[in-house]
Amino acid sequence: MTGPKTGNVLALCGGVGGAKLALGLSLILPPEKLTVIINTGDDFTHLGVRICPDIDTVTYTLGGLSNTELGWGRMGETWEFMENLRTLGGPTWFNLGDKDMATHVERTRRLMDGQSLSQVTADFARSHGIGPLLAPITDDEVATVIETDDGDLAFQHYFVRDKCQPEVRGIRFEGAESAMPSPAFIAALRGDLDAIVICPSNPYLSVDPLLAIPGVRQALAANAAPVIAVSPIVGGKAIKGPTAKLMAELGLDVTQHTIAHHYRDLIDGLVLDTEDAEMADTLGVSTYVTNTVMKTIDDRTGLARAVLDFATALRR
Ligand code: FO1
Repeated sequence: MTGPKTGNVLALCGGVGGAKLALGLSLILPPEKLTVIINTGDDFTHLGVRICPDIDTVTYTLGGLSNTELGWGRMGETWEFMENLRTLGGPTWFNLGDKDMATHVERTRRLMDGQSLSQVTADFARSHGIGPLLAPITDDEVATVIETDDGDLAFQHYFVRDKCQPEVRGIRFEGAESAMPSPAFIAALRGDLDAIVICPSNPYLSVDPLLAIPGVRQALAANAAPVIAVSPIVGGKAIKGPTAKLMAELGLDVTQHTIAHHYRDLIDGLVLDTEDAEMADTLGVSTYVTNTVMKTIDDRTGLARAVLDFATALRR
């Protein structure tokens, strides 16, 4: 493995977009140098099992097991469980594949046995041959609630069942106020870091749950390592998912200015796509312009290298 000469890197991420950059980082860094802290605001209990979509997306992506067509779940999945559930008249709006189901059932068993989500997440990652440390933002329950014209919706009801159709009026993170950051997150911040990378995940849905935990925003901002965010916006559009629709409904312009403002007291640098190069000097923060659309493995490692190069330049 040939990688940049860097120390420890802490990556913060949500699901699909974040997982792609986390994979890029994992391919260019020695495993012991990378810690990936993953959003748990989307987690919920459904059909009696605990489902952690972003943790599983990152685990399956780094383990080479992900279903790249769906963007979630396992490759080569079968759906016997869902077909039988349908026959029995059970709820079928949330699709749980047979392979994926083993993850949720075994995670639930371990959590009920008293293991923490951190322990289960690290152990599942090891079982899939993943070297970097994967950890949740917290071992406490933090639930993203979407405030809409139709009332409050649990995140997966808004996202999957209602297909992001209800207009969003606000977002809150229930339980965040009394949550503790996960041990791996605290350890990484206390250690010697060369870079903190906010992956191109949805700032409002995937990164804010972590930032809502008391002390986290301040601890990140105060860390000696440069904090670099990779913008999830390219040319006024979100690369993936409901980011642009959500921003518009929250009264926010879908621009790099909005992203720079959102992270204003936190980041030392913002990585922008080449499509937005003309904005680079207008954002009030150091910027680095490169391709941020990760279609291939080379795109993922290329962006990871760019982010670490940017961190090195900011450290000087
Ligand atoms: N997303 C869907 O759009 N439809 C589904 O049926 C669905 C099932 C599912 C099962 C397990 C899992 O880990 C993720 C799943 N997702 C599904 C994705 C997930 O709800 C979202 O992509 C994330 O929560 C957003 O980051």
